[in-house]
Amino acid sequence: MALRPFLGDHLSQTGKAADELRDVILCIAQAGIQIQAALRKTDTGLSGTQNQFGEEQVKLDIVSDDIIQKHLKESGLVASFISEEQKDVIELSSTAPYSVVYDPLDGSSLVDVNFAVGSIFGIYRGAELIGKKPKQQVAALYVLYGPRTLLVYCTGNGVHEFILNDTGEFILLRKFLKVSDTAKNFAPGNLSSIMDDKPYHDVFHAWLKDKMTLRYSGCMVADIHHILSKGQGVFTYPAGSKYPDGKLRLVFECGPFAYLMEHAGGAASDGTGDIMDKKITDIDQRTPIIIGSKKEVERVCDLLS
Ligand code: FDP
Repeated sequence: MALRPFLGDHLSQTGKAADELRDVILCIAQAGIQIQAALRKTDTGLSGTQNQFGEEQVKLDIVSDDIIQKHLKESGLVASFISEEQKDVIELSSTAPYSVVYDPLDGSSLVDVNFAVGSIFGIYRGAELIGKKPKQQVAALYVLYGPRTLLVYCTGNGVHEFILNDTGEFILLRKFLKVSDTAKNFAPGNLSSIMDDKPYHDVFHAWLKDKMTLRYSGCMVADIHHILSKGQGVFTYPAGSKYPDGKLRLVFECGPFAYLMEHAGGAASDGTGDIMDKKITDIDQRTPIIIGSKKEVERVCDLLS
């Protein structure tokens, strides 16, 4: 049996990543390995602090953020970064080649019930982030901490899935993940809003009428991974009365996932336009999102409009 490539080799050969971009991703992968170790042993309780958006931070949010910051700083390749857990853009070096946006621990409220959680990253060239669009990312990746630790990356040449083996290396699991145009699974965020939002109610009933299957965990990384892994599905978090602009963040969540989904053949819309074309105006920018199989994304957008 042929040996499975290591992440570093794959990034150079199949991902065609420049050496410096490969090194940034390898640093992030090392941070992911440390976070999965921290998840096994760190107290899951609240830290007593809030993040920049006033949300309670669990200890693991802070631990994960510290681990990632340390790795980005040590790489010497990061000009600036924005973390979901920090208020401002952190500038490191105006001459370094890349900037990184990340959510250190998405779905952290699910840690204590032992559901899967994940870290999300987008990488841009240069020091400036405000004013850019997600389509200008040069790479996006996530690490999913579940029963197994997986890393999925794209540097513009396909979406590839790696697994952390028992000697602490990410090795290739599947290459060139593809998402089909039609969906059998649905993952509906903010479902309670269908009670006062007729179009979303109609979408939900269309899914039930088509006998589609519900797959929703409450962690966006796990729910999007479900689509990429099964090769079909749709995830929605539309705007509603509780969240007039949507709840999920363009910079750290929707932007990186839109990049990965489009490179796997799927689509990501805010209901009227492509997420990849939305300009970043603010760190805390929210957006509605409909992401997954292309035809299903189109159908949901039509019903919501
Ligand atoms: P969480 O607040 O638990 O970190 O990013 C936010 C997020 O999780 C996503 O991972 C998830 O898809 C969404 O919020 C879930 O929101 P609801 O609790 O409103 O369903």
